[in-house]
Amino acid sequence: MPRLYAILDAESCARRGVSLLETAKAWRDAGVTLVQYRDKVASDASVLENAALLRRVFEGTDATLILNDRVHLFAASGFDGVHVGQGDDAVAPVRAVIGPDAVLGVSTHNPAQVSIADGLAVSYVAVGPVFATLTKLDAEPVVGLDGVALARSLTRKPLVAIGGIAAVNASSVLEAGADSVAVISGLLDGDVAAFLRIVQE
Ligand code: 3NM
Repeated sequence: MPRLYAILDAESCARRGVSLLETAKAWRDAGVTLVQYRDKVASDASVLENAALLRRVFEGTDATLILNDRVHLFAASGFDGVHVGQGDDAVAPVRAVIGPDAVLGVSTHNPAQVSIADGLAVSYVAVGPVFATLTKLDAEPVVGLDGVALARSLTRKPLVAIGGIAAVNASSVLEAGADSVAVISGLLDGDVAAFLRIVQE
């Protein structure tokens, strides 16, 4: 699993006045190979429109494209997988909809949830927020690096850490046991190529 899991969050782009597609192109050019498109507010039609454009941006690369929620749009999106939260559709029905080969990730926020996710048909387990974040207003309490280490001890599935991760703390998160760091603000506000170099060291 790539060490950098870049989350292209429509709201975060809009807040900064940057274009979703231009951001995607910059990430592609920098060598990002795992991207989640997250849009909590747009209509299904516009999510599908953006999904098609994003597919085109990453065409010819070996990037994996993951759709946040919107499981019902998975087939039409042409993406490689979906990511669901604890509050979204339960995992088993999602797996049934997307099929056995699609990537499926689930968010967890405490050890009990990690243990449950470990027994489910998910491709990876996300844990967070590791650090405080302003991006997700209804975020759960921070789990810290200890929470990442504990999650690591509870699952052998690929572990994705999320929440408040930036170039300055990404290495510590990987050292705590995460396979990958999922990042929104840290990429929009920082240098993507530098971030990639840090996590690939
Ligand atoms: N999920 P940033 S934290 C989308 O804890 C999301 O599951 C979280 O944004 C979780 O990298 C989060 O800007 C926000 O902190 C991540």
